[in-house]
Amino acid sequence: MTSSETVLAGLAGGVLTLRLNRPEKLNSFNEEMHLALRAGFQRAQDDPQVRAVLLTGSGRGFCAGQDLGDRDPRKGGPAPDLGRTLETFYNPNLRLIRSLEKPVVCAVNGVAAGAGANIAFACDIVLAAQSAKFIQAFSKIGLIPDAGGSWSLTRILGEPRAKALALTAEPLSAAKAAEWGLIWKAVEDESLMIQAEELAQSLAAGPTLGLGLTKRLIQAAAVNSLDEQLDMERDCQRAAGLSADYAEGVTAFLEKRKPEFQGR
Ligand code: LHQ
Repeated sequence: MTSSETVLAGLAGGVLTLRLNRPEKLNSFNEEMHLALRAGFQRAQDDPQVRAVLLTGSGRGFCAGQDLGDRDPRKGGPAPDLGRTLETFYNPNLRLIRSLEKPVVCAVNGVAAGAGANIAFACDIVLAAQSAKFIQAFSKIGLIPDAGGSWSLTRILGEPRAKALALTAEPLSAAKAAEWGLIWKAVEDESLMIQAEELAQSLAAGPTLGLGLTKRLIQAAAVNSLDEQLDMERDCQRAAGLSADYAEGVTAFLEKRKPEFQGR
């Protein structure tokens, strides 16, 4: 368990579920929630019992980005340094999600706005409830897409759609997000958590080392040349081939039974 109620953490069957838990504020981020989420992802990195992460939200929203009440300009005083906020709170979590060599499933249970949407897009497999919406809310309050959004939207969608979403802040339905390849699937609201948990459980029972290397490779492909990528595949396949799970996978195949992967 993390020490904060703002992110509920629970480990079962190798899946560490992290549930953003400020439902009355649509799970918008305050400092405590940032730190609790970081503790959760750090635990996922450090604890070999964790073999997949499932990120979701409590209540009717997934995450509405930054808690705007935290920095109420009506209270006066100097303007906040939002660059510092990003460096101190958002960016470490984004880096942890991307560098974690274990699958991160995100179940977007409701509206995902601002940094909340972009944290979802940083996860490895995103399922969203049909009723969920993704909103690049930043331009409504004079900000720029952060939490990796300017990077992920542009890479995934290309400039025309990334710019239109970011400049207009028009809500994007879960179905459209799936059609555009921003997320994996939009599913019936009632079955979201069932499907997300099944997926996370099956990934947690998988060959964790190989899955982690696969994540590393796919993320590196965006910046690598084909030659660099082929070299990296060679090195990663060498490492995967030395794993106990590779031996188990082949043995199970030859013995016509289900493999029992240990995650190493
Ligand atoms: C909220 C919030 C919220 C506080 C709903 N804060 N209370 C920013 C600055 C600093 C550093 C760097 O990074 C960032 C990154 C960002 O994320 S900027 C973008 C911040 N997020 C937004 O601008 C989204 C603001 N929220 C909304 O536009 C709407 O709430 C959405 C479209 C998400 C949902 O609309 P509704 O379904 O109509 O719900 P609601 O607006 O009625 O919200 C429910 C409650 O949640 C309400 O409180 P209340 O006491 O009236 O029931 C809202 O005030 C509260 N809430 N988002 N970000």
